Amino acid sequence: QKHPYYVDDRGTMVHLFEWKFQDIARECEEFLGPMGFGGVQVSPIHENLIIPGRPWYERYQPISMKIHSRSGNVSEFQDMVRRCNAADVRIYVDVVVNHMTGDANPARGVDGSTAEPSLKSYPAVPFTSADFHRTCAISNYQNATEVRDCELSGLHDLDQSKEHVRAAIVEYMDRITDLGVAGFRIDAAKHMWPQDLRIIYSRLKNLSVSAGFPRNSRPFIYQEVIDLGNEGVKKAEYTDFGRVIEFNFGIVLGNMFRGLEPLKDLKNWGNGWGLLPSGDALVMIDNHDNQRGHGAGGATILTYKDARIYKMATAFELAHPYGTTRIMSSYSFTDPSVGPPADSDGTIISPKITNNVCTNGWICEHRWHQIYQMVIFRNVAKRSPVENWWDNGNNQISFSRGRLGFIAINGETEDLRGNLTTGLPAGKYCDVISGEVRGNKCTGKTIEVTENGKAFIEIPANADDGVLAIHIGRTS
Ligand code: QV4
Ligand code: CA
Repeated sequence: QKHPYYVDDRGTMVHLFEWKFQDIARECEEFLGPMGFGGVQVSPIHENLIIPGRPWYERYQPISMKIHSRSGNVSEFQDMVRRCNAADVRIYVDVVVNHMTGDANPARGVDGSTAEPSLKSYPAVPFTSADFHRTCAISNYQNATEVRDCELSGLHDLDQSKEHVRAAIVEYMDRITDLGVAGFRIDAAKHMWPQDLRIIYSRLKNLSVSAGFPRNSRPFIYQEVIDLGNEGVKKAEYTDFGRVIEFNFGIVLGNMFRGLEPLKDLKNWGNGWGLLPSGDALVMIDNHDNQRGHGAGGATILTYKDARIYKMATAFELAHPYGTTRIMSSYSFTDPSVGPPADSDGTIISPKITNNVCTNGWICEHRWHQIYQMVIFRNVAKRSPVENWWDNGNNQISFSRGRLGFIAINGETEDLRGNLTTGLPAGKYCDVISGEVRGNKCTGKTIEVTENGKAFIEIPANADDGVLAIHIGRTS
């Protein structure tokens, strides 16, 4: 089902990659709720194989379906979901059910479960070799059967056409639903048959009424199907029963904001770009894979390391109505395998947050002023259309969201300076990129919109931020 069940007009989720449940709960109460975030995607919550050195990717190697990981145990998870829901922030779980662990000896999980992966024996579920496809490696991505029935990186491939496998997956997801979540990211959906997923989703129970969801609400489903247009599996095979993560989105915007294609081409963004229909797409600038060279996108992907253009691309993502938006929230890394900040015993170290700055190794893009202010912008703009498009024929663009918000972006080495049509009612507005309204004062640029809806807009080429954004929620 394609509706995230956010509270009110909230429109964006954040992936708190590798955060602990207790820290997420506090973040919901102290920041995400008050700032209008719609939801949090949490890292996989099932019991995973412990891999020496504790790389982040061990969490994509299930050893059982017990809820226990370095993020916390089941009672911590339950406490987090309750507190986030109470703060009007929904929780979405990354579900890994295409496969179990690859071979490892010994194979021991975070909760102490053991397995014999080379025999495809996972007694803690239980799964036996009868529940898996035969062993073969995925190498030819033109062959959809191979992509779905062989092993991704040596991870033993579950056969979702088997009733026992379907039942185990449904039991696991229902258990999470009962704890009050609003939906699921389906990891490696491309590697599972659409007809099996359709059946599995159809058997899921409704969202929990006691957690506050309307009666008969179906879980939100968004599926990881990386389709850049050149493989055997197509993203459109998965849009009948859920959203699909649109990986072209961050690739095209990465190219654009790196200056490889002019921003003026974004005029018809969403149509004619090979992107999914807006209502089928979940979008992001980067994710936990492609920010470190896993998955698709390579060097075009923008990350926190390219901070200035990353914020510009994210501002465009959040200002434009296309898709359901997700923000990445990272920890600092150079080695792409390294896991989150942790003690010598593997315990994850919590972010320390002072004045919106995270330390202890965490980046917290979602706490960056330019990003969370645009999360609010998106909520204010609701479903209003793109209007009053303007560009200078190259890398300076501006547009309004109906009469509710206006954004200008300068991606040039020349200053942007001119009278632009904002679409907003006459009045004084506070640019939420350069400042905010504190007390009754705008700490950034004040923009005066005249009776004809025009305003003098200035973004010098060397400004800290190449973006200016105003909306009717912030007048001054
Ligand atoms: C290695 C060899 C294999 C060999 C195997 C033998 O590379 O050739 O067959 O040993 O045992 C890790 C290692 C990988 C290792 C594998 C098994 O990186 O080298 O194989 O474990 O031990 C994440 C990481 C992977 C990681 C995996 C499991 O990205 O590197 O593999 O977790 O720990 C495609 C898919 C897409 C996928 C994307 C990364 O279509 O679905 O690649 N994205 C999702 C997640 C991603 C996760 C998985 C899928 C798997 O977003 O984070 O992979 O659950 O595009
Ligand atoms: Ca598969």
